[in-house]
Amino acid sequence: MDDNRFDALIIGAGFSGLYMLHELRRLGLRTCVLEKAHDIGGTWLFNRYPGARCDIESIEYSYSFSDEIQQEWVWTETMPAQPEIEAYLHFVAEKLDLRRDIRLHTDIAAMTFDEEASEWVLRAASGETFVAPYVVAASGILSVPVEPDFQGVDTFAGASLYSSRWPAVGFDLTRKRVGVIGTGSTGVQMIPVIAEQAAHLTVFQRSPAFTLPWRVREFAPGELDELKAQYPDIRAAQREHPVGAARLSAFSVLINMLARPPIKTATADDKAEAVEKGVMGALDWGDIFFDIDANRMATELYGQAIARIVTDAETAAALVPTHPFGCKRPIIDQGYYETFNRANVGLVDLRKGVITEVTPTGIATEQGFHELDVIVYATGFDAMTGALSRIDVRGRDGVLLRDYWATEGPVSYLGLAVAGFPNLFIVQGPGSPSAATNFVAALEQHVEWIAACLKHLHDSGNRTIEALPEAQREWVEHATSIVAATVLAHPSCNSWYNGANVPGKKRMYMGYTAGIPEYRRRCDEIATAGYTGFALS
Ligand code: N01
Repeated sequence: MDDNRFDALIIGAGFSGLYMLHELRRLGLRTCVLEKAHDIGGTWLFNRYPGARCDIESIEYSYSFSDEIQQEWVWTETMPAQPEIEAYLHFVAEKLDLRRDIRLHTDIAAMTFDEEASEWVLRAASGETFVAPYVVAASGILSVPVEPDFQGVDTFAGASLYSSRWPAVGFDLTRKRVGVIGTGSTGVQMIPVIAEQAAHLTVFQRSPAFTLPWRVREFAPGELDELKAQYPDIRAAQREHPVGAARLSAFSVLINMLARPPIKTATADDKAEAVEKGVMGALDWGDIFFDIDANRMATELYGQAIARIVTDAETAAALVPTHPFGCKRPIIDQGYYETFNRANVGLVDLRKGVITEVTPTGIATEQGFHELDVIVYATGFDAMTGALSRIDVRGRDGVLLRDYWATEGPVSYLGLAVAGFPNLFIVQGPGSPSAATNFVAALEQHVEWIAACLKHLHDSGNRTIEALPEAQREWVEHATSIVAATVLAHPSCNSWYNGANVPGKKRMYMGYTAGIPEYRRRCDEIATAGYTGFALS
C-alpha cells in the first residue's frame, strides 16, 4: 500500500498530465501519472484517423515552458499531423525522463475523498488502489467519444471504425464502399482523405459545417530555424492573445473578424466582392457574433460561395449550415467542398430523413438504403465533463460528481475546482478558456497555477483547499454573462460547447470566452489575494 501512497496523483498522460508531472516533480513532490491507455499521448494517441492534424500552427501548439525542448524539436509542417504530435510528446517524455513516474494500463474507476484523513483514495479497474491528498484530473476535454446506438449498430458485417480509436496499424480503405457519419472537425478532416482512398464514399450529414479552406505546407528549408530564433517574440505574442495563438489559426481568424466592417451596412457590391473571395470572405464581417440577423446574412453569402465550388446544385444547397456561424468550434479544411465534386462521393442530408437502422450490409435512412463495406463514426465527444463523469468521483458526504453535474449543470470555480470536491484540481475543466483556445497555451496556465497553489498550501501549512459554493456560483454567472450577448447563446446553437450533443446533458456553455490573458489575470489575482473563493484549512 505504501508504494501507492503519493503526495499528488495525476490522471491522464496527455499534454496536460505530462507537464503537470514535470511541474510537481520540480516542487519535490512524490507524484505518479495514472494512464488507462497502453502509452502516453492522450488525444494524440487515440485520434489516428486519416487526415488527423492540428488546426493551430505547430510552433504555437507546443509547450512553451522549455526553450531547450522548443529549440531541439523539429516540426516538419506548419500545422502538424497526428503522428508528428504523438512523436513530439514521446520526445518530451524522454527528454524530461517522465516515463518512470507514469503507470500505463491503469484505468481509474473510482475515487473517494476520505474526509477524516483529507485525502483521495483512487481505485483502478484492476482493483489496485492509490492514495494522495491531492489529485489533478488531466483526463482530457475531448476523450470520451459519443457513439450512436442506432438500431442494429452491432449487426453490421463490415468494419465499424471509430475516429477516436482508429486501429494503430491503420485500415486499408482502398476498393471499399465507405460511409462516414459526422461532419464536425473530425469528419471534415477525414472526408477529403478517405475520398481519395475509397472506391466510394457516402457522407451522412446531420448538420453541415462552416469550414474555412487552409493550405497546410511543409516548412521551407531554413524557415523553422528562423522561427525558432524568434521564439521569445512568438511566445510573448501568444501569451497576450485571447486564444493563445497569435499566428493564423481557426480561432485567430474569428478574432480578426471582430475588427471587420458590419455586414448590415454592406452594399450589394461589398457582398458580391465578399462572395468572390470564397467561403472565408463570405463570413468576414464584424457583427456576426453579436447579431443573429447579421449572422444569417453572412450564411447566405457563405451558401453562394459554396455554390461557386460545388457543381451539383442540390449538394451545394445541402452543404449550407442552418446554425449560426461561430456557435460551433471553427473548422479549417484541405479541399473539403471540392471533395463533393468527385464522382465517387455522395452526400446524404439527414435533415431530409434520418438514419433508421444499421443492417449487416449498410445504413438505412428514411430516404433510402446505402450498401457499405465500412462505416466510420466521427460523431464527437462527451466534452469537458465526460472523462470525470465516467469515474465514480465521490466528494464530501459521498456526493457523486456525475450526479452533481447532472443536477447543477457542468459548474466549477474557474474551471479548476468544484465545490464539495476538495483537493481535486481539473486541468481545463468546464468554465475554463480551454474550449475556445489553443489547448496547449490554456493548459500551461492551468498547470502552472495548480503547481503554485500546491506550493502555497505546503508553505502556509494548509492541507485542504476547496472551492466555495458562492464563488462557484459567481464564476458561472460571470462566464455565462459573457456569452449571453453573442450568437453562442442562441437556442439554435447546439454543440459540444454547451453539451447539446449528448442526450440528457444539462445545457450550459462550458467555456470561458474573455480570453486567456483576462482569465490568467483573474486567476493570479485570486492567488495573490490568498486564494479568494476557496476555503483553505
Ligand atoms: O465532433 P463534433 P468532432 N447521427 O461534435 C454528428 C476537436 N478536434 O470529433 O452537429 C448523425 O464537432 C454531429 O452532428 P450534429 C475540436 O475541438 C480538433 O468532429 O450534432 N450525425 C456532428 O456533425 C472539435 O470541435 C481537430 O448535428 C451525428 C459530428 O457528428 C472537437 O474535437 C480535429 C450523430 C460530430 O462533430 C470535436 O470534433 C478533430 C448521429 N447520431 C477534432 N451524432 C483539429 O485540431 C453526432 N453526429 C483540427
